[in-house]
Amino acid sequence: MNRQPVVALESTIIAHGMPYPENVETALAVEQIIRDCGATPRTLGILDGEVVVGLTPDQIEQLATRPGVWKCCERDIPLAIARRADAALTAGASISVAARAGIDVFVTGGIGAVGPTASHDFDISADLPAIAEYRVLTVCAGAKAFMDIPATLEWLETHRVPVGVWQADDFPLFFSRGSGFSTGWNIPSAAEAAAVFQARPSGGVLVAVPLPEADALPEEVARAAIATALADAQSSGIHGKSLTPFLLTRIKELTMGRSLTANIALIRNNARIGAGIAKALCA
Ligand code: PSU
Ligand code: MN
Repeated sequence: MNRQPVVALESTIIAHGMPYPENVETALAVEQIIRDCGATPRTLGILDGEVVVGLTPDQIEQLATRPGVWKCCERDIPLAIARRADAALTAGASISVAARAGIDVFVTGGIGAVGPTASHDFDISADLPAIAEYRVLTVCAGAKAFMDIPATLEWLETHRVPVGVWQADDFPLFFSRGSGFSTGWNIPSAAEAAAVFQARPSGGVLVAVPLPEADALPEEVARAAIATALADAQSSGIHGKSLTPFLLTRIKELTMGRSLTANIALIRNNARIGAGIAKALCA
C-alpha cells in the first residue's frame, strides 16, 4: 500500500516570524503550493492546550491574531497543554509533533542553530537535537548569518545528521545564498534526498535550500542589517527566545521590507521542494 505524501509546517513563523497579515497570507499560500504539488499540508500548532495536526485557515488566523500566543519549543509543549495555552510551535517542536503523527517531511524557513556565543552561554537551538533525534526530513533555507555556521555543521556531524544542500555546495544563510561552508552533499534531486532518508536507520535528515537568486539579499546587506539588529537587541536587553522574533522585525525595518520579501520567497520555494521529496518518499 502506498502512503500519501504529507508535509508538516510550523507556526512560529506565522505568530512570531512575520507581521500580520503577510503571515496568514503566506501560511495559506504555502499550504496551497503543497497541494498544487500533489501533497497534503499539515500546519502544526496548539490552541487552548490542544495539539492540532493540520490547522484550519480559521485556526491559522487565530494563532496569528490572538494575544499572548506562546513561542513554544519542544520542552514547552507539556506546559502549554497543562495551561491550555495557545502556542505556536518552533521548528524543533514541530518536528517532534510530526514524528509522533507519522509525517516524514517538515518544511520551515530558517532553523535555529549554534549561537555566536555558544562556547560560553550554551545557546544552541533546540531545533538541532530535534532534527538529529526524530525520524523526519527537514527542509529549510539554512540559518541566519549571525549564527555560527561552521559550529552548527560540526554539531550536526557529531550527531550523525546527513546535511544536504539543494543543487549547490554551500550551506545557505537564509536571507542570502552561500555561506562559504560546504556540507559535502550537493542534492541533485528529490529522489536522492528521499533515498538518503530511507537509507538512514533512525533519526533525521536536513535539506538546506538556497533561496531563489532574485529574492536573495546581498550578503553584505544582510550582514549589516543583522549586525545593527543584534546591537539593538543587546542594548534593549533582548535575549533567549525573544531574540529571533526581535531580530526578524528589526531586520525588516532596516532592509525596508526586503528581508520579508526574501522570507516569503524562501518558504514558498522550500514548500515546493519539500512536497517533491514527500512524493518521492511515497513513490
Ligand atoms: N529563524 C528564522 N525565522 C524563524 C525562526 C528561526 O530565520 O521564524 C523560528 C523557527 O520557528 C525556529 C525558531 O524553530 O525561530 C528558533 O528559535 P530559537 O532560535 O529561539 O531556538
Ligand atoms: Mn536560542
